Amino acid sequence: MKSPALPASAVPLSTNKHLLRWVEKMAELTRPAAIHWVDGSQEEFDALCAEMVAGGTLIQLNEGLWPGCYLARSDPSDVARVEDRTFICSLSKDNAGPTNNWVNPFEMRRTLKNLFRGCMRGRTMYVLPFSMGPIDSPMSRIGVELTDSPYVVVNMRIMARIGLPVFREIDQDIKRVVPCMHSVGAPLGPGERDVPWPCNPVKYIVHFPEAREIWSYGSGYGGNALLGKKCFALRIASNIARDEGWMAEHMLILGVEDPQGERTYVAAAFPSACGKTNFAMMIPPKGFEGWKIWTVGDDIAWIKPNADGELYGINPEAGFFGVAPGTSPKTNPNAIAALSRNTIFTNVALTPDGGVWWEGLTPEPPAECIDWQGNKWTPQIGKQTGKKAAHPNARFTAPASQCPSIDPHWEDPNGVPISAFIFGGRRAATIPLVYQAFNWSTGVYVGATMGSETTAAAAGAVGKVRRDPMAMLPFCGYHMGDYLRHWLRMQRSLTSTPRIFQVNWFRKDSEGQFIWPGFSQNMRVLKWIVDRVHSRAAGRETPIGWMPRYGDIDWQGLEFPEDKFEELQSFDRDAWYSEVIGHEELFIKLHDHLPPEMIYERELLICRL
Ligand code: TSX
Ligand code: MN
Repeated sequence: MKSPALPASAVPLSTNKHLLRWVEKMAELTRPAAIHWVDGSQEEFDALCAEMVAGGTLIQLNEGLWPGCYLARSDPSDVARVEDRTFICSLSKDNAGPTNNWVNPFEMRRTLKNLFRGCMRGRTMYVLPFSMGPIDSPMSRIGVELTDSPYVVVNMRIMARIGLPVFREIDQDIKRVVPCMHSVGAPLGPGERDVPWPCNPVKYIVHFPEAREIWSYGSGYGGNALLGKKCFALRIASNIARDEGWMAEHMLILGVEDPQGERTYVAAAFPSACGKTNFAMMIPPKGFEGWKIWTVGDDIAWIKPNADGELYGINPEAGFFGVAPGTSPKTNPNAIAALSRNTIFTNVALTPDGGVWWEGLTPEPPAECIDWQGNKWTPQIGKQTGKKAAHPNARFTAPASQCPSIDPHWEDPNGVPISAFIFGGRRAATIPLVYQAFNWSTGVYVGATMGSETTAAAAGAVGKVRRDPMAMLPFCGYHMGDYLRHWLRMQRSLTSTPRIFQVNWFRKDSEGQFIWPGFSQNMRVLKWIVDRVHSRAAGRETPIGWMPRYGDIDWQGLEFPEDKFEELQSFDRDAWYSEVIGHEELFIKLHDHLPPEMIYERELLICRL
């Protein structure tokens, strides 16, 4: 007798024996009710969304206002990355370093095997192949995520290149595949009704750096579940990059084009809550007619020296997973355009006309809406209870191709040339608006010691400086001291090192007011940076680096008094003494792996003060 035909998606879409064997083995472990090989088509995306709408996971937005857009509301306990449940399970604890959670990999594998045993019962296991970076790029890398979350599949379709073209790559068996196991950890009993956002209070986000393997359990949210992003493109890729002599960085890439058409690319690292996505999509201000900012990426950069020793970078992602609150036509019109269609919103508010809203989208809140937890919300209720309509970490998942400022070269397989690195932070005092480090190792010191003041959005005391080297503290998949060593060592493979700058949009005056208007006006800082790169701008040598004088900045189109600029750029010897003491804190933690250059640079800085 002939067996009944399998549904199309149940048929393996790859001939790669390793992949087929692994899928079989993992299905045996997790016991899914069905296996779905993801082809990545629009039809498949539509069908998955329709299923999730029927099951209550997604709400389709008003097609006339928000074409192709959906809203998901997560479980209130599953709203952000879980850093204390994130593990780097290298063979030796020393390799993970003091800034990562480490568990013996053999012990962790045992734990995971127990957690994953039968964890997909009653659910579909999706075999989701993805490429980080354009499929035809020599810099791109491939993974396969086995997940029981259709929400993950539809988000990954926006954030990465997925489906058939990736299976074709895997069939050729040239590139190593990073196996990524993901389960929300909520098996369904026979006939059991599903919930809109299944997850498990027990969470594990686990990386095996030597095996290049990722296991994630218990969460369906963002960086915990879309494994191509933080887990692969940063934590695992930072290990690959160290071994192979390139850099996996938590950086945006943007291009500055001048009226003559000369384009200069910079990569910039900022800790969270500094407006990195806004900066990546900036629109030049009045006075900069003919200038253009091009966006290559807003979160992750993979950067590698080419055969001539010049650094080239790609954005390994294909979409933006941006924080919604604070994003508006005023702060980031390009992001608003990008998220106007084909976007998945998570934990924002739903308006009566089937649209979305979040704090900061419009100056006035809607008279009424449904908050991120599904309850009625009015400005009145908000005032009385302190409840927000959108969760502060609410997100949009939007295709990068829809961003009006997306760079024409953003999918260039060889990447774009990187001429400068920018390190930023949120600092009310001490750090000037902009300065240039004297050289590569001084610049690495600047990146290594960068910090940001905690805002109300994060846990802990507000206004305390938290050190976050290169904004990589939660994302470096090995010892932070070795990571700094790798940065220093990169100089040897470069014919000319990119210039390194520090910026601070957030310096405050004695009244507690921001001195710098920021946003589009940051273009003036970028122009000085680009001019320095091309040896066209003057600067003044100070103990911390090269600084622009008032006359070195292009003020066309803005009244900005010289005394305010001097306040922004002021260098306070005593404040810098305390600052250098503050650098100690992290260095002590890293001491046994800290490159000697960092100690020398600190001593030189102290001598110059
Ligand atoms: O994103 C920001 N950028 C970078 C933009 C390209 N933000 C928002 C940060 C929160 C995520 C900023 N906030 C920036 C900035 O440059 N600067 C500031 C501080 C600031 C806030 C409001 C004003 C000025 C500065 N308002 C007025 O001047 C009216
Ligand atoms: Mn990020």
